[in-house]
Amino acid sequence: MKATATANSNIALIKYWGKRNSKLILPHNSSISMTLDKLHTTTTVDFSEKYKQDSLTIDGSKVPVDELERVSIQLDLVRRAASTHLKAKVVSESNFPKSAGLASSASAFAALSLSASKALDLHFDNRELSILARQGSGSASRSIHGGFVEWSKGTKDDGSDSYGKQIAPQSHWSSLAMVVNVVTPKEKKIKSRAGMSQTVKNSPLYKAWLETVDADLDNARKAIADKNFSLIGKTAEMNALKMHCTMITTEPHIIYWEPDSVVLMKEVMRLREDGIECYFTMDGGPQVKVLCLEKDAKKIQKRMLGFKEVKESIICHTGGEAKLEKKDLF
Ligand code: 2P0
Repeated sequence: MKATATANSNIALIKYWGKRNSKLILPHNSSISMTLDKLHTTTTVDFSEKYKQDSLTIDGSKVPVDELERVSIQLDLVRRAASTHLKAKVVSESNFPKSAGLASSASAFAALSLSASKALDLHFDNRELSILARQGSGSASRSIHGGFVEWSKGTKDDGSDSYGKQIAPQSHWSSLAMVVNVVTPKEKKIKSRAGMSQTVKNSPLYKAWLETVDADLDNARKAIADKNFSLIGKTAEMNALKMHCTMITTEPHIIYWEPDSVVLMKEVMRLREDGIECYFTMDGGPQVKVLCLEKDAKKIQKRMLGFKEVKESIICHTGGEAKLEKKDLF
């Protein structure tokens, strides 16, 4: 009753921002992401009678009760499906800073869903796994798959049609890269969950977000299918800016950008003026991710590392699906 799984993080090119059902995690809009090959989480889950309560260790530290509760609720879903009340020990390790806007909950809940269901011998297909992961964290529904993934918002109240589907495999666009620049590894103050809930409630721009996102999704699907770099880049950059505009215009304002983030966004615009085509995207944190062609990735990374603000820069490509590991973490 022990299993280990690894899942990659993903970065949305068309963002998920806002829930229509916060218990089941059903979004107001569909989203499209690229699974990354270099940022991942590995999780071992062991269910046993010897455990009196669930426990969770992340990157070597026991986590506080509020974070444990979210994981226990996720384990409850798996326990219910397997008709067991056994408690679990969970140990998780990521190779990147958590809660800093690098989609750590995506890889974490995808890895947890796969390892926990395997530990209890449940044979979920990718659709069922994605639905399970979604209930832990929305973006995790996309990290079950590799390559390019669309999480359909669905229309059903029970969420059975709201899950991630691969729209292009990992090998589809090998000349595409994403340079992930970390300006601060610190955990963010406002979690995405609270940020998006506040935005839905009181941003005057949220309606405009929903009115324009379907056109962005159409363009992104077409751009990925045709490997049209200019179209995916322009669409993703504009979509990220629109999402940030919705949160900046809530009360109190949610501004995830640090001054350093703005410096880097402007540098991306300057790179374009210099003839190096690249585009930025940003999530619920200060990090700036640069979408580019492989041939330019090293040049762009060098320019980014030239800023003292950039603590770390990682060149990523499309990654693979969540998978089981032979070796356990404990
Ligand atoms: C995304 N983000 O599509 C968007 C863009 C951040 C900005 O999904 O409440 O941790 O657990 O469903 O998935 C981050 O939010 O939120 C996120 P919950 P999640 O990647």
